[in-house]
Amino acid sequence: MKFYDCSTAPSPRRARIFIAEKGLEVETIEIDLRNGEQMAPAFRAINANCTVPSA
Ligand SMILES: N[C@@H](CCC(=O)N[C@@H](CS)C(=O)NCC(=O)O)C(=O)O
Repeated sequence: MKFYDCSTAPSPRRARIFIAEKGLEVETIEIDLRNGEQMAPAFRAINANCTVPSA
């Protein structure tokens, strides 16, 4: 599983807390919301809602 995160955003923080509490190791990919990376076709293919967290 890949976890699509943005370290400054509140919604993916919930997922980060869950992952940490469970002691899981998950490949994390940082999405640059500030520069609109969530709107790029590559990320749209992962989540058509263009939001993080995604997996
Ligand atoms: N319902 C979603 C909402 C996620 C959401 O809105 N995430 C924000 C970051 S906190 C986002 O990706 N925004 C993208 C944007 O503003 O274009 C959830 O709670 O997981």
